[in-house]
Amino acid sequence: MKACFMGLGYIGLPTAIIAAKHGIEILGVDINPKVVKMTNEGRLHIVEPGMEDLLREVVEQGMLKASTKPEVCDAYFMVVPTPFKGNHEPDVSYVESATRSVIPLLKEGDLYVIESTSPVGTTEKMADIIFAVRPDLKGKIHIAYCPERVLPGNVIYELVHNDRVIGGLTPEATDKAIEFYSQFVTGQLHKTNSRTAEMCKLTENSSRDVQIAFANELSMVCEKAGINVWHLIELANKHPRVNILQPGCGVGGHCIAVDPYFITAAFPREAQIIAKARDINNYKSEWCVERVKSAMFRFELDNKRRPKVAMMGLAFKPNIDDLRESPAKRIVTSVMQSFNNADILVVEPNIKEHNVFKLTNYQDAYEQADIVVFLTAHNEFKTLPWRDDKVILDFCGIFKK
Ligand code: SAJ
Repeated sequence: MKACFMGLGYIGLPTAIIAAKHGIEILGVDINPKVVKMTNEGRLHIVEPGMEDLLREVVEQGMLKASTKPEVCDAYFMVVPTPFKGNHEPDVSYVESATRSVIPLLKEGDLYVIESTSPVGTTEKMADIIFAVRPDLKGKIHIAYCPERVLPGNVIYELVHNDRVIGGLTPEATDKAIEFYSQFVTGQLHKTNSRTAEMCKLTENSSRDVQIAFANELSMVCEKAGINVWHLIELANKHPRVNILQPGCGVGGHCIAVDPYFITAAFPREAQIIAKARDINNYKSEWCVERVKSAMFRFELDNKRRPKVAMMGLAFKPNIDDLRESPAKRIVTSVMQSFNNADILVVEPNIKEHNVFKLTNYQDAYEQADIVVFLTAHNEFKTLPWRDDKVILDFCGIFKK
């Protein structure tokens, strides 16, 4: 069989590569000609350990080809972004345009799957679009939703070993999709309908967002109460049924800080905790900015000179180079805008250079700064010794021990 992956990004490309590695002939489609060119040359345009070797292998074997246009295949996978618009309404226009571009190619017996994180009802909506253009295909193609769950950095393992939830518009469509994924997934493939599968993806990320919001709320309460939140959480987690996550400077990335809005936009009255968790996690970043600013004012009052400030971390989570939707980056930007003459050293050990921030080595910055603000818990920072002669704002638990 031949399968077409619409979208060669952080999820589409790795899935296409792993499927090709398992003997499925793949056409990878992306609107970006640079991505297509690099993929055909066996060069990976994303950062993912071990993935480039696999890409080169499947390209050399002729199992994976990339193109800017889809061609006739037996199965089509929509793996394109679903961002939100200004008012937090989900934007499914990429899914729709990818879908429209494969409609003329569809034939009896084909499989059409959406993997993109999508609001509830999207699979049905796309089916309506397909059948409006091609009424001849009604009851003749198989349509399903199957979200991904992989964690960037561990994709090769998780794509194969994670369980997946698969929801077809009909039981036959579910079976057909399961047949496809079972060629390369060894985790269990759980059957459901499309609406439940769509909601399941949103639920997983919202659940994590709510749990992080709880930790972030505790951190702000503890700050006022004079309690070390890291120690508190460690102790509370000794209870056999309590498992609190870690506070930080906010929630970033393209998934957890986005997906809950797909529920709140559609169910504003019902989804109260989910909406509140988003607010708390967003507020946590503003709270951090305020704490930095007041530490800077206090330093100037006490020392009659301006402080040198080190902002430690730009990535959205530890030990990666990904700055997408990063609260750390937002905090650094906000502090720099508030004090445009301030002496601020920006540190991000996982990237060499940045077009906006001039980066400083983490050890030099730590040495030079009067105020040190830890935003991302990178391993490098954990090697630094505590210094009583500095004002340290530890928002991510570098010194929790
Ligand atoms: N964070 C905290 N405290 C924690 C854990 C995380 O503040 O205790 C913050 C991180 O610093 C980061 C954000 O949350 O800013 C998100 O990081 P993450 O590691 O929790 O998740 P992502 O966005 O890298 O990946 C998530 C995963 N979903 C779940 O764990 C439920 C992944 O499995 C999904 O595939 C991915 O979203 C996705 O694509 O949806």
